[in-house]
Amino acid sequence: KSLTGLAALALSTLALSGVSSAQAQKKYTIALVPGLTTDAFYITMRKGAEAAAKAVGADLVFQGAPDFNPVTQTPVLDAVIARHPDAILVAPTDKTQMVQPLKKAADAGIPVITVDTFIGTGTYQTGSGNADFPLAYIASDNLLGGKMAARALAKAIGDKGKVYVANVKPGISTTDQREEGFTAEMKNHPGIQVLQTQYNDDDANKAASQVQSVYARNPDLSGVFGANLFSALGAANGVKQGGLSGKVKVVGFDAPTSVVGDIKSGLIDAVIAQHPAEIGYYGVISAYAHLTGQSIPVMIGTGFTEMDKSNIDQPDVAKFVYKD
Ligand code: T6T
Repeated sequence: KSLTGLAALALSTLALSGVSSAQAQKKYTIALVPGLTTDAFYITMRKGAEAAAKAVGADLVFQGAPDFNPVTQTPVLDAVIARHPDAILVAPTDKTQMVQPLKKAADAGIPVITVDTFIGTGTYQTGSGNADFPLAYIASDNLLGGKMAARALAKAIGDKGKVYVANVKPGISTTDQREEGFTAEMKNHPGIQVLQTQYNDDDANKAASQVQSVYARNPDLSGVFGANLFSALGAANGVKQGGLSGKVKVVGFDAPTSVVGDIKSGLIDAVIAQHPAEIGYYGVISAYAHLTGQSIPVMIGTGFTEMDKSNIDQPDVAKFVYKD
């Protein structure tokens, strides 16, 4: 008897709390649109985003293009908007060309947060300009990262010689800022001459052959700064293929698994590893906070770990090598 009574009580309690518990249990869907899918940087970002989604009970949808290009990113974004997720985290592949495609999401009432890269000036929610509508920007401090790379390369080449930046293409906020930081810091190193930037369109093979053509024109070339994963990987391969290891020093951005061997062998002197899992984690947490009525910071800066021969074996450094 008493069991029946308890069951009835439980049932009526459930019925009474039905509305509020349904609200509390709303499962949000948060979409993450990376710069491209086949890049250990974004694969690692996805892992962080998934961890945060699990923590708050949200669903994460990861959908991206096979290359880093606004022309291929736009239709992916359109497809994501059509599914009407509760929020979109996106790494825009161009500062200006992705403004209108992202505006469509905002116009459809979907909160937009940019991760890794920004649109416009990257200063959002100011009420000025046409690209301030994203709620937040969560990323590395790429200007600082470029300066750190310059200091590491200056050290590797004994503060003198010719260097150049291997970069993706102009118009990408991250790699533009890294080059800007690099060039600014090199002004403090008068013995170093920065040659013209070589653009590779995120193609490591192109970055590799550019090392050899720059070297052919400048046999006194001392160093290369690879401003993202494929630029650095390609630059290192170019140095290796040209038999220039030790003569032309490489400092890179990003930390794919191959970086460990390349640092140990001396092919790469140092890399500035980003913390992409942190970007994904705080991206999801920010979206969830916004969706549940909290205010969120308009800008969150995530960390770096500089990796070189002296620390690459330390677990607290090695843990920042990207996941495949
Ligand atoms: O360096 C990252 C990212 O920060 C940049 O925006 C694009 O290139 C990477 O994804 C590395 O390939």
